[in-house]
Amino acid sequence: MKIAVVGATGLVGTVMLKVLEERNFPLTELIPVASEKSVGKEITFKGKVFKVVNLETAIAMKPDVALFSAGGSTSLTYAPLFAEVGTTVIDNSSAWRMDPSKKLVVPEVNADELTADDKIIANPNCSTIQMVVALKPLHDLYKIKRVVVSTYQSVTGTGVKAVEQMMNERKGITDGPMAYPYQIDLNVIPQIDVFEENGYTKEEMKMIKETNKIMGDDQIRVTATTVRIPVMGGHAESVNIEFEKDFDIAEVRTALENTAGIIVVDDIANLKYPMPKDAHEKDEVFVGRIRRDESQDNTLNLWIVADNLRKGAATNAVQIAEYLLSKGLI
Ligand code: A2P
Ligand code: 11C
Repeated sequence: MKIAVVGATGLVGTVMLKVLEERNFPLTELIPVASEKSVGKEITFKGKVFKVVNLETAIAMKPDVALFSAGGSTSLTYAPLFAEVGTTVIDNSSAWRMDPSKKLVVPEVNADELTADDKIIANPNCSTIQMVVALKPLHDLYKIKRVVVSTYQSVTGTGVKAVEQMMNERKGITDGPMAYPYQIDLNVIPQIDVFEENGYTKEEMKMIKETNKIMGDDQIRVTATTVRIPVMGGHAESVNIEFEKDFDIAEVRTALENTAGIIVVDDIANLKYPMPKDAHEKDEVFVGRIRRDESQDNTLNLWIVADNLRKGAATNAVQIAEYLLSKGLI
């Protein structure tokens, strides 16, 4: 199994390499790919040194799988070129997510949609992934009518520049490069990505549209407010879910506990609940503060936390590759 990692020098690409290594993905050859300026740079993987190549070289090497995290325009241009030589592309950008001919996959939710003909597979947005992992078992039991989500998102979702902005501000450096229009340290910014015509941000619209597509149900109503907070390690979400049927809170907890990929951390007597600092570098989605919304029938409140670079990006992509491999689809 020849695996290319496109964007291998980036924030998500680096985590992809780490996750492939940790999970002992059965690869025989690693092809790290980045822009021309990084060609020749050495990457150590499982104690062996690999040299970064450019996209054209990687296509000529005909990898079995290419994990892409090098931005939307690179994916739009190059994913089809890899697909043409027989490579299965798993793309972390937003380029292909809403294309009706492409699958948008969270393995715990809809991996069974995948076939050997899917040559470009989209990896969803981080904040959507962690939410749908928790929504799916509950939708199966009680049928979701509406979801109201507010997010508390880590600066790592923006990239290295944002981490540097926050750390500079923390050190009192105020004239460094800015990833956000405002100071992020000691602040909260109710804007993630650009605004659309309806007054929602692109991130909010991703959470709405991607949730419907992954869950395979356009009837689920979703509204979102996405917020950047001065935190690293993971995204947190307050999620209010209205069901068609009533639920039993103990059954909700059991269903979440029995779902692959979820760890329930919900012991308020001992002040236990999920937090980004604990989710950091973990592959699971952490769910806590499980409680009935007492203001409305059939409605539940959850607090959901996951490492946005892991389950929200790299881990989910690697899990898609693992699924394809386990089913003989690659
Ligand atoms: P490079 O490091 O050579 O610029 P991040 O999301 O952290 O900004 O990382 C983006 C990743 O995508 C990096 O590995 C970057 O490589 C890579 N990349 C960006 N543009 C291109 C491109 N046009 N061709 C190949 N790789 C690219
Ligand atoms: C953030 N969710 O936290 C974004 C980053 O569509 O994959 C990921 C953007 C995406 O800023």
